[in-house]
Amino acid sequence: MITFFSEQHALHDPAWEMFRGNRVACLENPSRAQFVRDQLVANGHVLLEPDTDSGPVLAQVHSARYLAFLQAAWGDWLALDPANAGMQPFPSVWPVRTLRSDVEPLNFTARLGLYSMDNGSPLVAGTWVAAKAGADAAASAAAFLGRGARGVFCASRPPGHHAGADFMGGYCFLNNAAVAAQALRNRGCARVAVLDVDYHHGNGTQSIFYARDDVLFVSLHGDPRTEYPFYLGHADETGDGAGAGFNLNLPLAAGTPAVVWFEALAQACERIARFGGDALVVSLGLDTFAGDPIASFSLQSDDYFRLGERLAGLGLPTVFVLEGGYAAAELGVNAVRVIEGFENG
Ligand code: OKP
Ligand code: ZN
Repeated sequence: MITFFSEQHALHDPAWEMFRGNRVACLENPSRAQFVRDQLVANGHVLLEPDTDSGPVLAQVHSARYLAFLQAAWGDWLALDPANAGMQPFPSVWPVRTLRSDVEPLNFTARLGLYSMDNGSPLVAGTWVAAKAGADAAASAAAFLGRGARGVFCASRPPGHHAGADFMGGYCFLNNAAVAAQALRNRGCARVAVLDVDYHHGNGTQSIFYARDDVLFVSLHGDPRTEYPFYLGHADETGDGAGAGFNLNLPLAAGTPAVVWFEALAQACERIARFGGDALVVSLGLDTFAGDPIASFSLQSDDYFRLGERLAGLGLPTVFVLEGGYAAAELGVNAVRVIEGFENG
């Protein structure tokens, strides 16, 4: 399958994330995309450099002030003190209930809090360029589908599905799946389905399209009562206003066996078939894998081929966007199984 891939992903290489009050190596690191690239090449898949500027689409799915903050963030951090070059910023205060989020503070680490949902989205010198390359891959994939391809893969990182219209979160900065879906809308698809199969609920994607009936969001994920992102992803979130009925969450308990996961996938596929859209975007998180260090489903590598076959059964032009998956050494094999299952289905 044609894959959009940029080496610029490697510019986002955080030194640490927080775990139990300590700094630990970041699980979302460049080796992930390198394993995916290596397996794609080893199996004869063609890599293309992203060739479409996602700028206009980013302005449709993210707020202007968030994009301005993110693009300028590293420069602003350095402007405070040149010694900041060797340090990762960390948010200081979050505008939770009763606090105002309409007035942007001048203080940098306060602004980082305003534009973050969590303490787990490390921002470094290359974050904007790497994230933008991923968004460009999503826009390029949408353009490529328009030229008649059945499926296209974006092997990008950092991931995107936790990023909302005006915040980063869960390793995500720009919502690549939302960019793909919106770009497909702009290119003449009247209705687009997004299926998120990452272990973690795609709160950012859900929220971006929550009040819209032209983009259906369906997600299979660990139950937010116990799993990240905790504050969204429940079954009673069905959409708002015009979007009522166009959001379907299928939360599953941590430890859910693969056979039950595939039953939920069948339910998700039924909803997408009933929607009858013109294209599909798959938020392809592979942290459902049994060997994943931060998730608790138990899919095996062969299950990913079956996943690809099931998705092909929907018969829709499909953009796959890489999301999570932290058993890095197996990530490439599992990603290739999905796209080869799709090609076989
Ligand atoms: C992103 B994606 C572990 C921190 C975990 C939250 C998980 C983000 C998952 N020390 N941070 O959906 O795969
Ligand atoms: Zn995940």
